[in-house]
Amino acid sequence: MDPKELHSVLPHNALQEMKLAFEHQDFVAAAENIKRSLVSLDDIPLNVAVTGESGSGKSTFINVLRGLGDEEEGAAKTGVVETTVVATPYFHPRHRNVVYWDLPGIETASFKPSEYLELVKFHQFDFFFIIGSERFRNCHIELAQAINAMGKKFYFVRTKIDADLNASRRLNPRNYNEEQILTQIRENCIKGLFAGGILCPRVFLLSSFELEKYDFCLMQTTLERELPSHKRHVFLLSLPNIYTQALKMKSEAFKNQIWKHALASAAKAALPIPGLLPGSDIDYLVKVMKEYKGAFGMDQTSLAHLAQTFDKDISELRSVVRSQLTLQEITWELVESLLKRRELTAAALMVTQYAAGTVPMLGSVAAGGVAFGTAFWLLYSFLTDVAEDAGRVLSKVLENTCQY
Ligand SMILES: Nc1nc2c(ncn2[C@@H]2O[C@H](COP(=O)(O)OP(=O)(O)OP(=O)(O)O)[C@@H](O)[C@H]2O)c(=O)[nH]1
Ligand SMILES: [Mg+2]
Repeated sequence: MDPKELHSVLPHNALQEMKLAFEHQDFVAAAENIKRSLVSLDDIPLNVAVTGESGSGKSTFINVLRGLGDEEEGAAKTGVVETTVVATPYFHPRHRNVVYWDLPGIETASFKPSEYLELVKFHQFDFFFIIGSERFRNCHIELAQAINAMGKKFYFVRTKIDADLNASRRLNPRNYNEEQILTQIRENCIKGLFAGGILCPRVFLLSSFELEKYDFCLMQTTLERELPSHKRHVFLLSLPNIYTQALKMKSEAFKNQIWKHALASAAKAALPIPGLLPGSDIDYLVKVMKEYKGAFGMDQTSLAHLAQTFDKDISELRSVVRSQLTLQEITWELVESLLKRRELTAAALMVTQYAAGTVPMLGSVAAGGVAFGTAFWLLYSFLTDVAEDAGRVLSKVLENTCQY
């Protein structure tokens, strides 16, 4: 650490304040706990758009998702002539706050992506189903690219598989091979999307009339499983700034208080045993370090909770943590061994000398001064490591939720 950095972590006003206040002050546990807000996913609205060509089966698909027959009350209107002309919301029967939006169909011949996207107010949707029937078309790529460009996700659903298979069976009864046709259709869609720059397209083949066949079950389970992650994704999209800022603010707030803790822990150390803190002060440091871990959600309980919230294995979160100390249990013995480390003594002396420039008393009570520097350096490096690791863990969680 160079003196410039030292100045930023132990600024002049802090030293001035130290001069006046030589007594212990409890530090303010400031910033709110991000994790607590991350858990209330149920309250996050999710607007799911169902888009695609006119007549591809969008409205039928929404009825199927909601478990309604086309003619039941509350079902979306379907038909052989163009039926959906304005975006219409339909609520998910089980998931509170999930709304499927039945969008007007795309006219493939005259499709102008930008006009369509503006007309249906594409931005208001959180994720998309692109419904395609018959051939894979350019408009599918254009929709996929537009969704991608907005940083949102989509599933591509190829409907009316029953019709494709019936037609093939009729045309080519002797060589009819259902598996082969399904593979061809699937590959055609994936290749088309891939060619349009979509790296990992999610494609489901289904018939809204034969739900027990093809990919409907897979799609349902995927959706049930991924809806919460879509919600998290939506939520987290609005979060990066908030959480990085919160982490930063929290870390700053704690850093500003380090000198007080260092002082408190050194208060009893004005004893003639240079650099060695008495046991009671180690207890104090243990308490502060545990508080840091808790405040950044890096203690065992918080990590387990975070992992559970995001359906992750705790080992995945642990794997991005760089400092061993972040994951270790903070005990008296651990802190004692840390205080004896050579590099800590050297850094501590530097801090003490620097602080004594403004607060001569620190220099005059040698043992207290060294103890102050030691505690300061220990807390400072520990806090820095824990805050950085917390950032990594949250990025990991965010990264995983983004790529569902
Ligand atoms: N064979 C077959 N027909 C389907 C399937 N899904 C929908 N259809 C039929 O396709 C026609 C159009 O379905 P809709 O659900 O109204 O299509 P849409 O995309 O909402 O149409 P617009 O609102 O006009 O854009 C209807 O006659 C449906 O019964 C399917 O999986 N298989
Ligand atoms: Mg419709």
